[in-house]
Amino acid sequence: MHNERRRSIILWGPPGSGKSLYLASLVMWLTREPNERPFAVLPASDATAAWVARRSIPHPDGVALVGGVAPPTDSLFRIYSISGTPGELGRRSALVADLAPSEATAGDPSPTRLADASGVILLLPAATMAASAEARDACVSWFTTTLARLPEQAGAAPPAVSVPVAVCLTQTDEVPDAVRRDATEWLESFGAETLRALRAHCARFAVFKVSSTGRAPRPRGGLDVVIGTPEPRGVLAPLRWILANQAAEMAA
Ligand SMILES: Nc1nc2c(ncn2[C@@H]2O[C@H](COP(=O)(O)OP(=O)(O)OP(=O)(O)O)[C@@H](O)[C@H]2O)c(=O)[nH]1
Ligand SMILES: [Mg+2]
Repeated sequence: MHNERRRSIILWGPPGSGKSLYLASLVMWLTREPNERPFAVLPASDATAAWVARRSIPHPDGVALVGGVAPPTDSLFRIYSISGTPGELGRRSALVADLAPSEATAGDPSPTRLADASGVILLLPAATMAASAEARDACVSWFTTTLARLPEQAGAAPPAVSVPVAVCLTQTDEVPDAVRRDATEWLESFGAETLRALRAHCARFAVFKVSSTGRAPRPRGGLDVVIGTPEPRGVLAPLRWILANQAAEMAA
């Protein structure tokens, strides 16, 4: 019965955190990861599909990134789990969750949508935050404000936000030693209040390192170009983690 109730994962982050490119990577550039259950992420409407397709254009050296256009309002993506053998009804894919980008500022989207969510993905742009103290302060303040306003479970002792929160450091391809870094320590390096706010509010959280492109784009004739084929890194891990939490909750 519970399986009938598909739930939404909310994708959220401050301006320029990499929301658009993260969605493009899931839809356009995902490749099969060895030993992991494959997922497919598809736009739920023609308008959303057209928006994703316009985020990148072919370039002689690879793929040019096109930014600056917000997804259509109420745009939605669907996450399918793919299995090697046909399941019930002879299907090889099963719809497991919706993914809804939020363009809302810190504090909103509508509490009902959040209260119903099976998880929240919060993006923070690691390279942008490392390059500018002003950007870092703006992102950290966005982050702590947003965490403080997530809906709390009534009557629960702190940390009272029960929805799983996956914090993703994006643009990690810009940092040479990213693979060796611990994600949580990296987040904390932007300010101790980041971890303090997570621990104070969120009963379930995890920190991830992601790269939507796999390699840092290079400037080519006024465009940002990913040389060759983009190879996203770590973009499914936060979704897998939220879906595992969702499955555990359904089994309980
Ligand atoms: N190197 C690198 N750059 C990235 C990555 N993800 C995003 N960026 C860059 O970061 C900037 C912001 O990315 P967007 O995807 O437009 O971010 P957004 O959150 O949708 O931004 P707004 O819609 O303006 O709020 C762009 O210049 C991207 O090219 C990544 O994984 N690696
Ligand atoms: Mg965007």
